[in-house]
Amino acid sequence: MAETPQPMAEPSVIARREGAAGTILMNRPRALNALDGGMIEQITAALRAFRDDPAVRLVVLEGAGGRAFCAGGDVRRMRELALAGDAAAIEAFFAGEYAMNFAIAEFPKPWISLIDGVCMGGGIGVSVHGSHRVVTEHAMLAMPETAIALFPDVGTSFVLPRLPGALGTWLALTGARLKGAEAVEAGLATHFVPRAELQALRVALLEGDAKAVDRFAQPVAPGAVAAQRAAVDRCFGHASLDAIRTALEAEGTDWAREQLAILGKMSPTSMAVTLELLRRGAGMTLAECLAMELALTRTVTRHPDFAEGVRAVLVDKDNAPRWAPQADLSAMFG
Ligand code: QUE
Repeated sequence: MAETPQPMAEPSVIARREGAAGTILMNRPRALNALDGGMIEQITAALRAFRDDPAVRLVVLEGAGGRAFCAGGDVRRMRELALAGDAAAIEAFFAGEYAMNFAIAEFPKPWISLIDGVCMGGGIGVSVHGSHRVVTEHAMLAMPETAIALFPDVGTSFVLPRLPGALGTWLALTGARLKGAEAVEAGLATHFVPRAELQALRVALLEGDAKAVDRFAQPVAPGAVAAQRAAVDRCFGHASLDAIRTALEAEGTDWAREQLAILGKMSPTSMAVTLELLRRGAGMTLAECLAMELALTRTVTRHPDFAEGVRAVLVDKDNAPRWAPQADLSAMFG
C-alpha cells in the first residue's frame, strides 16, 4: 500500500539565532500558545544554549499567530491527569515549568518578551522574570487562576505582593485583565510599543542592543489602573476575604459591586489559598516562592474544584462551576 505523505508536524517552539539575538517563538497558535511539557523542555534547552553562546547578546521571546503571546499552561492535560490520579505526572509538569521560570529570572542577558496579545498564567511566568516586558495596545495580561481553582503560580507569589499597594491581591483574586498600557501602569510590563512599531523594534533587537527597547518605547499616561488604585487599596488591602468583601460592600460603587460579583464566581478554596500564598510570598525569595507553589500544586490539583474549574472554563465552557465549600487552609498548605 502506498504511503500517504504526512505533512511535517509544526514545531511548537522555534528557537534560533538571528544576528546577535536568540529568538524563541512559542508556536501553538490554535491553543493560544499555551505551554505544554514539550514546549517547556524546548524553551529551557534554548535558554541554556543562548546563555552559553557568546554570539547571543539578548533573547527575544514571542508568540505565534497574532492573537496570543501565551495563554497559560496545559491545564486541560493537568485536569486529565488529576482525574486519572497521576500526581507524579502533574508534579513533573509544574516542576519543569517552575524551574524554567527560575532560569529566566537568573538569565544573565536581556530576556525581552514582545507581548502582542493574550498573556495569562504561564505566559506571565515566561515574561515577568525577564528584564524587558514589551506590550502593545493588543496585549491583555491576567492571572486568572482563581476561575479554575488553581492559584497564581509561575513565581507570581513573589511578583504580585511586590506590586504597588494592593494591586497584586486584586489581580490575583479577581483575575482582572489589564490592557498593555495598564500592565505598564501596574508594573507587570516595563515598556509600551505600538503594534505598528513592533517589527521595527524586533529588527533593531537583532543587532544585539537591548537599549533599542527604550528608543521605541512610548510613555504611558496614568489611566484605568491609576484611577482605580485608591479603591483597590481600600478594598483589597485586607488580611481576610471577609474583610475584603466588607470593604467592597462599604465602597458602594459600580466598580465595587462588579468586583463582588467576580469574587462570587471564583473557587472559595482557591481565593483563600491565594490570599495566604501572597501573604507568605511577600516575605520570601523567588526560589522559596516557587518551592511553596510546587508544594501547593500537590494539594490544590487533588481538590475537586480544580478539575471542576477547568471543566467549566476550558472543557465544557459553560462557565458554571459547582464549587465545593471552602477547604481547610492547613490541609492545602500542609
Ligand atoms: C485560568 C488559567 C488558564 C486559562 C483560563 C483561566 C490557563 C490556560 C488557558 C487557555 C486558554 C485558551 C486556550 C488554551 C489555554 O486558559 O492556564 O489552550 O486555547 O492555559 O481562567 O490558568
